[in-house]
Amino acid sequence: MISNSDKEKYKQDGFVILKSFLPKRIVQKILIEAKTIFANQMTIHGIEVPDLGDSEKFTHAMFELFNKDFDAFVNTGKTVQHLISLHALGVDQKLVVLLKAIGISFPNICTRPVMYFNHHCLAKKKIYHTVFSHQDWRSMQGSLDSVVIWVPLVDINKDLGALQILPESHKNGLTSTSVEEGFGKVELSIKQKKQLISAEVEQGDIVIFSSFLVHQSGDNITNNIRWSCHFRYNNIEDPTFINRKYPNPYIYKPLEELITKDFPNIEQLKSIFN
Ligand SMILES: O=C(O)CCC(=O)C(=O)O
Repeated sequence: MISNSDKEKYKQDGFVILKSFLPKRIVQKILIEAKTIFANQMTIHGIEVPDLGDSEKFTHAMFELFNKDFDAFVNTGKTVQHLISLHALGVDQKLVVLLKAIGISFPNICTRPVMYFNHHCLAKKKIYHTVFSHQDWRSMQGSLDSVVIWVPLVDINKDLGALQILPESHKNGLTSTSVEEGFGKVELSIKQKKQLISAEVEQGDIVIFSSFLVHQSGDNITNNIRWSCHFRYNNIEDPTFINRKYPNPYIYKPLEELITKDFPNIEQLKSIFN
């Protein structure tokens, strides 16, 4: 599961990369299902759907959808966040046992999982494809031992924008000075920028890190999308979390207006129930 030396590494460095931790089929399923959801929108927009395994052609089809119908792209991006396979991974026993092994005695989900599909051609703002240096604790505000499990859905090297990590920065406490777009920004010194390391990973590997660890997105300079998903956990049994009355800063609520006007009519509903 996790060796004592990896546990020690986690404590000292604030993160550890666990190679081949997950069966590739579990990770691949999430990726294929996400691509299938995008493919459905490509089809109704007259975009030829490439082989889902051809990452460069699929990326190109994603660019086409983004440029042809931004709303459809955004909605589809939201829909992939709700994949059952994605949520199932977040509560997979392997992850739960790992969390306990590194000291999260009673793990609890901090917020919904997120899936990223980063490329500068699939975003209107830089933060939507490349996140500046930040600490997740600032947005999570949970237990002091809260953690993030970062799962690559594809092999991710430096060129594809591997996550950049500042080792041992978790020991400096909360150093975030402002919050932008939900991320607790941390200003890095020139020295710290040089100390960043790229967490290059392959499908099946995971990165587990303290929510206090400073990290940022690497630059994706390829023609491919960087697919990844991220899970956040608190420890119910951290006394400071109990004493602070289990704060949770996330807001999740529906829009009030009807998104599709005059929908549905009774005939459409009949086709469902007859
Ligand atoms: O994956 C990334 O590049 C940034 C995401 C991240 O840092 C986060 O979700 O906290």
